[in-house]
Amino acid sequence: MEHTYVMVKPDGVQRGIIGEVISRIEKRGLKIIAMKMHQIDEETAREHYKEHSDKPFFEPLVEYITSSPSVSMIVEGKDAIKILRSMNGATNPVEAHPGTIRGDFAIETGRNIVHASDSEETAEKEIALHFNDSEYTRYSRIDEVCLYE
Ligand code: IDP
Ligand code: MG
Repeated sequence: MEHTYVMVKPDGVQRGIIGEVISRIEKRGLKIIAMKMHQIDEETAREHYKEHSDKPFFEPLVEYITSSPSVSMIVEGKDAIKILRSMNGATNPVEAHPGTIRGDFAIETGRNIVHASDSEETAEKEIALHFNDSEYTRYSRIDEVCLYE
């Protein structure tokens, strides 16, 4: 099964949207196998967003993501990476469709509530960056027999 890294960013935590994000993931049928609240430190933030290090929004982005606690998750399921990206919606919430997390709860790109890995390679890197091996679980969910053919 595929794994992806998902984060409720500081604005999502501050605005009380953690439960909404978790609830959508659970109801979709995806399985949360690790979850924690933690304040991302500067070094980790720079590593997480290093592909954007030459962009004008990089420094404000590091400041935003380290500004208060985030909630990090590892989510498991068939096609979990693509599904989480589509549940989050477009990076710019103005472009994000209603029904997506960003399309329902956000206004600006720089405060877009959630993160999800964009590829298998990124997911592997982001999971290793934010979690130790001992922090995740393996279990079956009872509804898996109904979710998968
Ligand atoms: P993604 O989060 O949908 O993968 P990326 O293009 O990888 O989008 O950008 C990473 C994050 O950087 C975005 O989620 C957003 O928080 C921030 N960001 C991207 N572009 C801008 C911008 O033009 N202004 C402010 N923040 C931005
Ligand atoms: Mg990205």
